[in-house]
Amino acid sequence: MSKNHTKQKAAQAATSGQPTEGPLTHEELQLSGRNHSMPLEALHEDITPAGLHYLLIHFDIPLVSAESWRLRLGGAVHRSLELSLDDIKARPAVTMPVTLECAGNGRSLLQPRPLSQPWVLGAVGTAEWTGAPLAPLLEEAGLARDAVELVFTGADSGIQGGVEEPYARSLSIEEAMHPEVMLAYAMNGQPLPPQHGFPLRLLVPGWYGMASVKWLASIEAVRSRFTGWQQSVAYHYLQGPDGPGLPVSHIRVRSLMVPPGIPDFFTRRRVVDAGPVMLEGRAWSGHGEVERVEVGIDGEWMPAHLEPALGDFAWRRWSMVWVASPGEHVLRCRAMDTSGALQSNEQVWNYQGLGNNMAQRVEVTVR
Ligand SMILES: Nc1nc2c(c(=O)[nH]1)N[C@H]1C(S)=C(S)[C@@H](COP(=O)(O)O)O[C@H]1N2
Ligand SMILES: [Mo]
Repeated sequence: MSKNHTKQKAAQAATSGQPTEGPLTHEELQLSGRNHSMPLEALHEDITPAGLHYLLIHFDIPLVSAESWRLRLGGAVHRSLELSLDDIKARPAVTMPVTLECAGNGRSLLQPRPLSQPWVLGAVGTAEWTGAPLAPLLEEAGLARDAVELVFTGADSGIQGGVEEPYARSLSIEEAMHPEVMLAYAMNGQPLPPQHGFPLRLLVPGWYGMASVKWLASIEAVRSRFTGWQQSVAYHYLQGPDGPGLPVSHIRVRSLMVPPGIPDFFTRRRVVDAGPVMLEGRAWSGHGEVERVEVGIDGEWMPAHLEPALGDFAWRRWSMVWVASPGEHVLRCRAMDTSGALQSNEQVWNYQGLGNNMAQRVEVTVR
């Protein structure tokens, strides 16, 4: 095979969305350098500091000037609105802790691995978000009787699947009217950092992160279902390349633990001293409250102690004391929510590598 052919083949293999069992690609490295995880030791904290919160940016961070920026609310409404940041800040505000997780969290652990942002387990964080609830604004604009959805469009755009589009997602009117859905302009008491959507983002608590459109530029009421790429092609549970599949919406139940002890630099394998070790972590779900967390020590599952949730849409802390004996051990954790959903011990594969909430596994050497 000629050099050119080899190159072409490599380029083909790295097409986004294809499953592979090969080594990590340059494209995945580029994406993982731009979109960072929350370090798992940040699970110690109720509220994730903004700089440690995970980050997912499909295209480039748009540079938006707060002075000239306006939010346009139009389409199938009785009264179109154009609002400045000050207009939105002048409205009644709510502040609430919300756990945000990327639907692709855990993707790189799947075998085969769908080529995309290669998350391990840290695509999650809980911030305290402040903003204006969306429902009163929609009432003010007055939705037309035949409006079926709202399309939320960001100021960023790029090419996916060969199509150039701004990042845009829709919600049904019913979903958009939920009281917790807000237009957020502050994160942990500070203006949104550029990477998290300055000056304004949509926040849809309980849903995977893709719904929470950053750098929000417009809200449009539409009379038929929105078919943009991020809505109708991306974010579907599929078994192969062809759709339609089921759209991804709410966050599946998950728990994570702070890896105990200290890591080896290169492998990040854990080394722990023998004796009592406090295992702790967080658990959350977008399908109802987490009601049980279990820790598996070498395959034997035991209930962990659960603390109250930080809020209706935020994680709960869990802990358990483990008396570590010298040798090699495998630690796992899994949660169950009030819908009865339990994290699986084995992978449940899908083509886009979404919603992989397989129970975490941490290998530990006790000395
Ligand atoms: N405009 C815009 N909004 C966006 C995205 C994006 O690329 N552009 N990424 C989405 C995805 S997939 C996720 S998981 C969350 C990530 O939010 P964060 O970076 O603030 O953690 O933003 C969502 N909103
Ligand atoms: Mo995401």
